[in-house]
Amino acid sequence: MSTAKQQYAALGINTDRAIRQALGTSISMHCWQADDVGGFEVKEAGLAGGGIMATGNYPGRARTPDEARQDYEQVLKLVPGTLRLNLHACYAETAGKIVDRDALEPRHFANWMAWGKQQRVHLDFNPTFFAHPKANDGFTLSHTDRAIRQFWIQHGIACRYIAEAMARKQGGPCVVNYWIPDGCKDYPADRWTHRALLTESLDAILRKQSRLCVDYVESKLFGLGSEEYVVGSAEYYSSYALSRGIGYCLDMGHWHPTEEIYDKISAYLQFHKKLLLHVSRPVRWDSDHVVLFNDALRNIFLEIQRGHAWDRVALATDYFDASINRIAAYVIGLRATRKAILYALLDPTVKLKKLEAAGDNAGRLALMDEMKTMPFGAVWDELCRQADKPPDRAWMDEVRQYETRILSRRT
Ligand code: RNT
Ligand code: ZN
Repeated sequence: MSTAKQQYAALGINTDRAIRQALGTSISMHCWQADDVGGFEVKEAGLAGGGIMATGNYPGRARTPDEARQDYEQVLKLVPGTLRLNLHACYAETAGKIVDRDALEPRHFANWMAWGKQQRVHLDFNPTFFAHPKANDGFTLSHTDRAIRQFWIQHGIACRYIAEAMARKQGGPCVVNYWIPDGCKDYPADRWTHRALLTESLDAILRKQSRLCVDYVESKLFGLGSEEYVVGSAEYYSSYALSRGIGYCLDMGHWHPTEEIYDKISAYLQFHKKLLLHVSRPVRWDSDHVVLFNDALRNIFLEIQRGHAWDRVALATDYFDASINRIAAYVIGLRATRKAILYALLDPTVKLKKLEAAGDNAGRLALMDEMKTMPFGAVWDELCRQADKPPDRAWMDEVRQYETRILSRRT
């Protein structure tokens, strides 16, 4: 580590400071990898996914909230740095009773809040506008049927109320993210009405100002069953967020199949105050693969570092792979995210900008590429050591043991 430290220092980079900042940067871990986005509310059997789908049937899926929490605790042991838990409304615990989404209350999340307190993990929240009979037409907040719209508006309002309770309990704000599946498979004759209705519905949900909720709207280009038209597109939500003074959420998988989001960050942040990033790994379509330490991920954090924008972005993971050990899926993706944050914090930004200002574009290109073979692994190992978490190649055995002890019994 000491030579690694010196090598970075020679480029003007303080590894200790980078480690400290990387550990302190919050990543909101999605609750839904543990159970393939099923949720725990009591509902009718056989409901469709509503535009998203986890593929695979690897054994060990969490079947109850207690099992999920047990899994998250195992993940927390293996991932260094500050984590939050990003809950969906369909993870409500209603003691065996059917409580419809418009009637959810903070008490249905009391166990989650107690768990967060006990684990010192802050909670974020998402209304669930899918996997419900009233979402089966493919429209929710933008449905032309007023009663259906009203139901989902009520759900949104209920969720903000729950998020406020979470914020109070944890003594810090709760990020609330709105994603709706609304759209259609083929050319609609009327693209306009749904978008106008969505504006009305969102305005109704957000009418009450809240200092405890930090609201974001998440755009998408296409989804399962909404291949042609998505009401909440990038242009729509970016404009909506800007006009209403709320946040905009970019999911890495919600663009054209080869489009990446790193270049968008400096564009949006000229005008938006803040962004939420759904850290994911698209493979050909919005398939939500386990996040890896790849260029797409590193480039995002490099942009944030180079633009000094860490306090203007919130980070949350979003993927679901049901074909491999789900704990490993969490740990791989969360560690990769933390790694990419650290990698960006070790960027020789000052030096690169100097080379650029001097017109030395070849020098800039060379240094950017050579940073990839710096002794980054040693700094990462040191970060894990400081956080008292296993280094690379030392955590998978623990996951295998957990699989034998716990997951394999869940059949
Ligand atoms: C769906 C969005 C959304 C969901 C979660 C479960 O395409 O990415 O964020 O993945 O709300
Ligand atoms: Zn997302």
